[in-house]
Amino acid sequence: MLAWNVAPLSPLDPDGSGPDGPTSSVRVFDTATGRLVRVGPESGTARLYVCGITPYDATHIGHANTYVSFDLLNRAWRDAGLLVDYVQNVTDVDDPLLERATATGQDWVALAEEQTQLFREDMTALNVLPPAQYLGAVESIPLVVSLIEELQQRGAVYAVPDPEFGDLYFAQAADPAFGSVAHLSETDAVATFAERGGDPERVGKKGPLDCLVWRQARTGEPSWPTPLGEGRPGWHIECTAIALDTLGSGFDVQGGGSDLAFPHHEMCASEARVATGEAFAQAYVHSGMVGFEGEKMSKSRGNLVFVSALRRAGVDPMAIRLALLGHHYREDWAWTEASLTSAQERLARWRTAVGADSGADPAPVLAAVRAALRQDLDAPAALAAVDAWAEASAALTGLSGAGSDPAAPAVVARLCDTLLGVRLHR
Ligand code: 5CA
Ligand code: ZN
Repeated sequence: MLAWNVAPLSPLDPDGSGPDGPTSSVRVFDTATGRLVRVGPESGTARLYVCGITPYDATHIGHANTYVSFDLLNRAWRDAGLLVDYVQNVTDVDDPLLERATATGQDWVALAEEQTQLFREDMTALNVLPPAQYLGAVESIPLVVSLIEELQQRGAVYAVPDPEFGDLYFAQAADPAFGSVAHLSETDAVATFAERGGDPERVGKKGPLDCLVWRQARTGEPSWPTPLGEGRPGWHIECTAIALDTLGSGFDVQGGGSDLAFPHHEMCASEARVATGEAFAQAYVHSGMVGFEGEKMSKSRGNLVFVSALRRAGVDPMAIRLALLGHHYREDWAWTEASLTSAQERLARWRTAVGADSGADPAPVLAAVRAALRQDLDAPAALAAVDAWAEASAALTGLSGAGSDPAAPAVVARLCDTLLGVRLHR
């Protein structure tokens, strides 16, 4: 399906480190190894898969935080001289979407299309670079079917012995390395699986953590005729199939919010390992959860703050972006009016500074922002460096311009746009 467009990046001056230089590498925290790891090749193309929305109740601030977090990675890689092959999915058929459509009496296809379009508009407003390939689950059904067939040939898929619906499941027992992403105990894994869309207690399954890969058609549910029977894909196999087809195994990063580490990314990794004999991703990277009014912001709790509602109320999307960047991507935090207000104030200070005739030397701020982003996408440290530059620039005005650089405002405006995605010129 179509992605969205944002203005192309204006590349910054190279930092002189060269493709193999130590400062050109980007490090992030990998959930699977529990360490900061270098991600991306030394040169060439980095491959990134970020799990996309299930299109209903989009785009809330929690979603936005996740996509802005991985946008920093995309930008840091590009700034380090790499190309980035970025793929994202849209879970445009799945239980929660269908349940919402049924509850509101809306056509599920119309709901998905309308919410995906809203997401595109929000991402454009937030200056999030688009994926090179944006793929829906429905259009990817042929890929899902071939991957399930591959897993069947390896004896890793079985039908539950249900007299009515012989749904297909992926057998966790086929993968001795299962658990290597989230490292949960069996008890925690079963409990978390049940909380996040899994069915550990379904009768006829061989193991509680076996996950659905193909759901046979039910009356009133959408389904597609395939060699596996009339039905629709399970959730995890959707991302496994799309990522393997578009990026191949061993791609650099699979990203998403921390609620996707288990079961979603665990299942994707496991299915891919069994199907290909190779690692799915090199690193699994997770952004923190955003809460509101004391709880995680979630569709089921209904405590949502929408990007589109803020935009409609006249909030500058760059202030929303700055409010998100005020938190390290791995932090769990709560959205407040106060965090938005301070982001608006910061945006105004930065705009004043880059609107001036001259400013403080931009070289240190460029180096500091680059270094902060390359070291685990430390946006708060990057914002602090821009704050310091704006303050130093303000202090210079009034001192008859001595020591002030007339080229500095444009350089800093460009670095804010290119590295942080914060557009200062309107
Ligand atoms: N379609 C699947 C992924 S394949 C899905 O999880 N969709 S979603 O719409 O529920 O979530 C989209 C992304 O937003 C996921 O990465 C999820 O981890 C993230 N997300 C959801 N709620 C929050 C929240 N409150 N804070 C931060 N990120 C969130
Ligand atoms: Zn996914």
